[in-house]
Amino acid sequence: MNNVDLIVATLKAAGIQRGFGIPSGNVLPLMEAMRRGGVDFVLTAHEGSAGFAADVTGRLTGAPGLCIATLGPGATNLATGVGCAFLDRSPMIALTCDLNSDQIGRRIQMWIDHHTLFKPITKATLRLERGRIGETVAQAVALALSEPMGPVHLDLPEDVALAPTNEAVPPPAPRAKIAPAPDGAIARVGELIAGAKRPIAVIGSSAMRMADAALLRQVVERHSLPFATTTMAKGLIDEDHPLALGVIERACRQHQRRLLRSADLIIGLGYDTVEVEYEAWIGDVPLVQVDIEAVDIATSVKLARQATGDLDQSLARLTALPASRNTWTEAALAEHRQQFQSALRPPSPSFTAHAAIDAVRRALPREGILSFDVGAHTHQIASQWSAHAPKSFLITNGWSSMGFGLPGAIAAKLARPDLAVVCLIGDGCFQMTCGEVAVAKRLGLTLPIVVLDDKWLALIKVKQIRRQFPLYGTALQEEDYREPPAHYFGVPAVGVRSADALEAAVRKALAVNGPTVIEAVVDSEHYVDTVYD
Ligand SMILES: Cc1ncc(C[n+]2csc(CCOP(=O)(O)OP(=O)(O)O)c2C)c(N)n1
Ligand SMILES: [Mg+2]
Repeated sequence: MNNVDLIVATLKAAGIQRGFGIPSGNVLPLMEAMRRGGVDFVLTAHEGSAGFAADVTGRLTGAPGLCIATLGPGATNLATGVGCAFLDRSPMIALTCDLNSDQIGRRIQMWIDHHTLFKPITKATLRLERGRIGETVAQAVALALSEPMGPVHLDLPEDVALAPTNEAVPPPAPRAKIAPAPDGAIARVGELIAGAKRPIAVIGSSAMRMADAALLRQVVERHSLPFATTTMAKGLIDEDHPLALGVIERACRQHQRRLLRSADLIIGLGYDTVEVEYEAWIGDVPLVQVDIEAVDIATSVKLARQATGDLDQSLARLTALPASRNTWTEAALAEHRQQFQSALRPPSPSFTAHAAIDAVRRALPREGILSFDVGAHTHQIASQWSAHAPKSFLITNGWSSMGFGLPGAIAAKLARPDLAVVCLIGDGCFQMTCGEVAVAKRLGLTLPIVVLDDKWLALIKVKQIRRQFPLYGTALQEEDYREPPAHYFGVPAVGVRSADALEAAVRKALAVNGPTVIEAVVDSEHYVDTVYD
């Protein structure tokens, strides 16, 4: 056995089944060890996509996602996906294959210092050294999986990769545990909830990583708490729940802000401010924060109490308290939901972006997975979409990088072949990542790739309009759209111009082998009213 075999065996023992990346010569020993050792190497079109795919794999499988790149430009490309796992807190191992040890630090083609590159976007950046390989990889896995989860970078010099070893495959290293929140803090949070007349819970992205997401529903039901969520936390409780209020700080956010500011207590449950700071929306309402870390707030926020510790344990203890009541009525919540949802869909004679999003929702089975991207469509999707299951609504919001949607969908379909997966992205994001269409084709994935063709970087266009800048540098396409090409890289492409045609095209694409590109020619003028209202 040589060191690459040991690395692969250690990663496999941690539950890692595949790694995404792009090779160069010095990645070949690792790739060959993956082939021999039964960890799939998935070739992507761009290393950034490999990072996003690994991030989503980490979210969905419970083992860290693995991504692999060569030195220098491979590493810098990869960094965009690694940053995603850092701010969105997904467990990840990012592996760069480097020059021989005696060349590192010299002025040699492609070489830069990977540790300096990855330091600000990882939990640790470690060099793999002879004699300490198994232990280093096992520690990296444990660190990636310790809360707050995140990426760990490993650098592998080529001579180390090829060197023989007699190290044994190590047992998994223990993960660091978060201590339970103090009893006094939980008791006080319970009192504040019991004393509130109009409390609202807001669930955030730390809750995505709970061992038992059902505790969220139990706690809100126990204390009759209407609940909203951040973008990433959608689906942790089925949004059909009578206490559901929908998402905050996305399209028609003023509608949600008015309700939130009419509360007399906000209870953040796993609310990570990386998605949106409290001060953006909370106004004067007192805050109770239940999370794994101390809250990050501006001085304007009235913090009544925080309970910092293991989130599963905090919610289990809050659920065990006597039930509390408040003055909300189901009818009032239902009316709010209805008004919010209708404000998101301004009537129009044309085929609107909001109608396209509804059509995709109708075509995707309830428990199916949506992977989408970053733009005005993100805001619209987040507010409009109803998510019914945890891990069914895949987006980056902490990192908010364009380019997440398509590699995210590919990784989701690989991790959950049993579920229908749809990719729904803007035309700007498609232009950034369309090479990944070839990857979906090579893998034979059943995957409708719906592109919202609105001819603009619409989110930035809306911001230009709001700030009274002339429209400049934000148009993606000058001439009117005709028909899509017959195919992209051999993947059939169809153009649709109505909600019915889109729904039918998605249903059809979910029933065939292999991906389909569906270009929905939409009018997104309504974003000016619905997004950043
Ligand atoms: C890597 C990266 N570059 C730039 C941005 C800024 N940005 C956010 S949304 C957006 C436009 C996306 O365009 P498109 O995919 O067409 O979506 P739309 O806004 O039209 O819905 C841009 C440029 C970003 N978030 N990430
Ligand atoms: Mg667009």
